[in-house]
Amino acid sequence: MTRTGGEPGASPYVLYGVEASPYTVKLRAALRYRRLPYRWVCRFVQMYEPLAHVRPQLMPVLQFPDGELRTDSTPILEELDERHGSDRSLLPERPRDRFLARLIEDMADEWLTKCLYHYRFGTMEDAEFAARWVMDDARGDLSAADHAASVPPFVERQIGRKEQVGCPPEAAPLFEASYLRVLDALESTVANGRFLFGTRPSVADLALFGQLKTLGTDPTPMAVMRARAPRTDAWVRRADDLSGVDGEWEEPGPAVAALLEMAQEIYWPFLKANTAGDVDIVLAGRRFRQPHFRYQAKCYDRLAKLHAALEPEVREGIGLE
Ligand SMILES: N[C@@H](CCC(=O)N[C@@H](CS)C(=O)NCC(=O)O)C(=O)O
Repeated sequence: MTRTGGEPGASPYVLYGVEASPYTVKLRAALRYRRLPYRWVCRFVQMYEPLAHVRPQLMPVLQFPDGELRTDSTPILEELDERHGSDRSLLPERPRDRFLARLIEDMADEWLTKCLYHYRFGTMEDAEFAARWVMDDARGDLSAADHAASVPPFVERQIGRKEQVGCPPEAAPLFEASYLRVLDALESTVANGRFLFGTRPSVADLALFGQLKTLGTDPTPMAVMRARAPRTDAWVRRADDLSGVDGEWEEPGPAVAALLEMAQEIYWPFLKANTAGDVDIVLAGRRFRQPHFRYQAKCYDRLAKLHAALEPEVREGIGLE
């Protein structure tokens, strides 16, 4: 059993997923930072018989100490905050910062993930690397020959899902520009013990970490990260286990300002467009189209309610319309 602290003998959480799943490592980093005891079960949830009944069929699945099985990292992180108090909370205290952390978390989960998918299934070298990685984590029962044989169908399945997951090939320049924008924003601020909102991590840091861990491992985006943002590259590796960090919330620096600007220009207009149906919009000067996503309409709804609940002067200062 993996323990990174917590009450001795306390019932552990059980986390199911694979290393190559950004939401899985986001949640594992939260359990570690919060010093909650957990077991890590490395399995591709959709191919793991004991979890066949769990809906929706997504990674990660977290089993709570009372046995309940839950999916969706964002509400799970909020739930951990409610259950385990504010000591090692991932939500900044000031209402403005708390909203911005949730906004950036969502942008990482729903937009940066498109950049990941674009790179991951953009070249055969990247796609085969990812498929080998995922299939190696997926099951323990594959011989070398069966493992090799599982790679081409996985590549084919994932390339075939590009449109369906909102990652159309013609949007490649928009995704690549978005990735560079995130790297440049982080490179201005992060270091050992330095995060977006001070010397402790937030939900935004962990969501960015989840996506960037994969982007920093897959061949093409890894080379981009190492050349352009070496401090971010090291920060991403450290963020996997922040159990030893004891920091403070501080005035956010230039990274938050740059990521908010990106949300104003790209993420918020995209989310709003999706509420009305299929998306066909110009973002940062580039046309972007995808089918309507119900889940992303829920994301907008949640954030819009949090935004509306802010004091008027705080809300106006954020600059979302
Ligand atoms: N909003 C969910 C997203 C989870 C998600 O999309 N997981 C991916 C893997 S990273 C998945 O299971 N995709 C379905 C598949 O690969 O079949 C969360 O934050 O947990």
